[in-house]
Amino acid sequence: MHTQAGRHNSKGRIPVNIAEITKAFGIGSVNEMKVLTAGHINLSIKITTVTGVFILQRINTDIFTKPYEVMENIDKVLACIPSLYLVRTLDGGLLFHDESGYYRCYNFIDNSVSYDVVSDEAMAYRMGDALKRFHSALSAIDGSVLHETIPSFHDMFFRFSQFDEAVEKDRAGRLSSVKDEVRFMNDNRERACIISKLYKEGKLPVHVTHNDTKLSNVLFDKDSGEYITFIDLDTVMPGTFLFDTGDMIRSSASTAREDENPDDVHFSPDLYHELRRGYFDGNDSLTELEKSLFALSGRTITFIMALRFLTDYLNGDVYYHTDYSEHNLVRARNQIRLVKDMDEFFSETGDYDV
Ligand code: ADP
Ligand code: GN1
Ligand code: MG
Repeated sequence: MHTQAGRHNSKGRIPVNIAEITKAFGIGSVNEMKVLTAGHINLSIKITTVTGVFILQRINTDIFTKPYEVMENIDKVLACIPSLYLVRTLDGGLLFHDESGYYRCYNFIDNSVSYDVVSDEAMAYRMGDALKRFHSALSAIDGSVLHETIPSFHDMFFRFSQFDEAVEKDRAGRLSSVKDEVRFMNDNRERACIISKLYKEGKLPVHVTHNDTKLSNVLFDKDSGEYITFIDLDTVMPGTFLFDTGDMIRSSASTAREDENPDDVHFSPDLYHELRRGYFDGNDSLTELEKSLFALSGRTITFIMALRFLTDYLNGDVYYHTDYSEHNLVRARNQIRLVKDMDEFFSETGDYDV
C-alpha cells in the first residue's frame, strides 16, 4: 500500500532529538543548524558546532531499506576520496540509529559549492573531466564486495514495469491528465531499452559507478571552480559507465533546472561537446561500443528520469520529495522536452546509430 510516509521520512525539519544525535557523534555542542534542500531523498542538515562544521544526514529508509549496507559501501568508496570522511559515533559505528531514524555524519567541505545548471562551456569541460577522474578513482574498488543498494536502479525494463503498474492502477486519479506523456513513454520503449538490453546481455563492461551523477551531486571550489568531489554516494554500486555519462549529460547539457518550466528547457550541443571532450580527453578506459553509446546514454538517463517522475506523479508523489502538487509532472514534462530536443539534434548528427 502506498502512503505518504516517504515524504516524512525523506525531508522535513530538524529532528527534536538533535542534541542526542550530535552527542552520539561526539561533535560538541551546536552553535548553528541549517536544513539543506538541494536533494530529493535524504534529510541533510549543516551543523556548526564548537569543534567544526558537519553534514548530518538522515537516510531515507523507505528508499534505502538496508542502511547498514549503504554505509558499508560508502565506507569503502571514501577510501578513494581524500576530501570527504565519515565521523563515526563515539562507539565506533557508521550510523546512529533511534526511533526517529538512521543518521550519518560527514565533514562539511568548506568553501565548496554545488550547481543545478552549468553556466558556461569551461564548466561543462570541468564536469566531464570530474566524472573521468571519479571513475578512475572508483576503479580501485572491487565491485564484487559492494552491495546493490537499490536493485535494478537503472534497469529500464524494471522502470517500465513500475510505470505500467502505475498506469493500470491510476492510484491518484491523474491518468486522464497525462495521456500525451504516457503515449510518449509507450512510443519510445524500444529505443529507451537499448542500453539496458546490452547491459543485461553482458555486452557492456561492469564497473563501480556512482549512478546519480547529476551536476548538483558534485562539489566545486567556490573560488577556483576546481572539482573537489562527487557526493551523494548512496547508489555507488556495480553498473556501466553509461549510467553515469548519461546522468551527467542529462543534468549538465540542459539549459535549465530539472523542474523549471518545460518551455524553458533546451539541450545545448555546445555544453554537450565540452562534457564529451572533458570526459574523453586522455581517457582510454571505454570500449568502442561504450564510446558509440555516449550520446544515447544521455538520452536514456533523461528518459528514465521522465519515466520515474511520471510514475511517481501517477502514484500520488510517494517517492520524490515534492513542493507542490504538480511538481513531479513538471519534472516529467521538463525531461521529456529535453529528450525531444536531444532527438532533434542527434538524428541529424547520426550519433545515436550504434
Ligand atoms: P540527497 O541524497 O538528498 O540528494 P546529498 O548528499 O546530495 O543529499 O546532499 C544534499 C546537498 O547538501 C548537496 O547538494 C550539497 O549542496 C550539500 N552537501 C552534502 N554533503 C556535503 C558535504 N560533505 N560538504 C558540503 N556540502 C555538502
Ligand atoms: C534523486 O538524491 P538525489 O536528489 O541526488 C534520485 C536520482 C535522480 C534524482 C533526480 C536514490 O537524486 O535517481 O536522478 O533524484 N535518487 C534516488 O534529480 O532515487
Ligand atoms: Mg543529492
